[in-house]
Amino acid sequence: MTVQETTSTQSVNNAGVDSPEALAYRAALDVIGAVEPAVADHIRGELGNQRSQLKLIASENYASPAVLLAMGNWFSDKYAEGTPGHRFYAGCEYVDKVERLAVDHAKALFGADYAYVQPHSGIDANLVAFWAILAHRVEAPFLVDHEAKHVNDLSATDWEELRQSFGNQRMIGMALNAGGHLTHGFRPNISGKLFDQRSYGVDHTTEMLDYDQVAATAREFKPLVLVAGYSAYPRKVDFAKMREIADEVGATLMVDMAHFAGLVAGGVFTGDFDPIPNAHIVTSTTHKSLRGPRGGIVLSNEADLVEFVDKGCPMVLGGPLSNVMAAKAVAFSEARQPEFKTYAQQVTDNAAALAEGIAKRGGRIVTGGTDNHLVLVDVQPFGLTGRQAESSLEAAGVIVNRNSIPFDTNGAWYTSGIRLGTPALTTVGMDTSDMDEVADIICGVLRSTEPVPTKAGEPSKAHFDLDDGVRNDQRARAAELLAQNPLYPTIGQL
Ligand code: DSN
Repeated sequence: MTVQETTSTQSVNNAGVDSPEALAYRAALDVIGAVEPAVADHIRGELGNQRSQLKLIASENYASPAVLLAMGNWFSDKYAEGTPGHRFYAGCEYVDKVERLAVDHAKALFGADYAYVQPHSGIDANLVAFWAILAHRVEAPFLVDHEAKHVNDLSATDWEELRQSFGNQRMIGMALNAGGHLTHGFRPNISGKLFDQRSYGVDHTTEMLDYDQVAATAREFKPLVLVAGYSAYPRKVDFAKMREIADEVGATLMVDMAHFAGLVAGGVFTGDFDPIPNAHIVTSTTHKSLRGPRGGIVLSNEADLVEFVDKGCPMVLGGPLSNVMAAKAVAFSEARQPEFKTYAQQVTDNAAALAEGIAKRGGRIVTGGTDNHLVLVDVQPFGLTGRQAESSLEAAGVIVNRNSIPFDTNGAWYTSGIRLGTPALTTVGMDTSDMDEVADIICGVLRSTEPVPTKAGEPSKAHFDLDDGVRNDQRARAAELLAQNPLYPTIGQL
């Protein structure tokens, strides 16, 4: 056992032994362990790992015991294709209740007229939205033109014409190395095979989103869909401006707010920066800054789009996961509490403190700072690739992911950057002074990491050497921070 594990173990050992969640998890692991002990062991192992590492993955968080427990029950056994009150299966009384509850919480939380809580993930939510837009803007007018009510009423020739026209539609989205996401029309993802896509990016000097380029690309390319949103852009986006551009060219504005949904829910992003009143349709995951279960959601205020969103299952989704919808209802209810606003503000304050702490220790922060929950660090000043930095930090108990930076010359596998996010560490209670300590740990590791050549003497973008003493010192400091801010303290040892 490492120093870090010992310390964080001790910190949770004395707490919460008889809390309801401690009793619930101990009983659950007994039940699971009686059937397959290895699974119970791996569940304990995962908790141990998460308690012994500084988690800075920008897309992860720690859901509450109530959210986690809502997923582990017999709702999992029920099929419920369709929508509440309109299912393809009998016996959905309580699934209907729990889905309606999640929908009502989501609508109130985000101030949206409509919410669809069935998507299993972010990619699913985006697929539902893409198909809703295609159905609304391509399929529905085609059916009217051909005096058909349903696609099954079309002749084989007409159906073939409609089918081809789905594939002829255009989309623009943020370039991957500017912080965009694969599901926004890139070739390795189904969205890139479905749509003819062009990207917009960031300014070479400021590394900020270039709205003039968005407008110019939109005017020239005339997309059906303008996608806004990101997974690695550290600044807020002016969605009112994006909507102006979309309206000018007749595009549907879709915002993927998966990364920053918690900041929207918590009131950090308002007005022009709130996607809900500005976009035609908004998608999200529910597990990142929003701190719910792993899953997706679609929101909209457009009455003529939502009837197609409701057809997401079985259009692109398998049967809804009722247990996860139950957990979404719990998480949305939590996010409606005043404490969540404090949490969301602290997430952004912590990100700003982390960026400042790294910058003052010699790191280069992409865009020079952050407005949201994430910090993108160019690790080239440390003489490293993103891959080397990620691995070296992991050895010291700091979990981050390597990430391309704008105009990256190291490709998407090795990269020149690391992406850091503060939602998880904020959940365990860390504040801006802790972020300065985290910045010192990170820079201490990166300064002491040396690239080393391969065995054949070739330069390597992956191999590195980290001094053992530095690694152990930084691990001990990370462990101390975790001991002061333990994860799931009321669950105790399992
Ligand atoms: N995996 C999520 C992220 O890290 O941003 C979304 O792709």
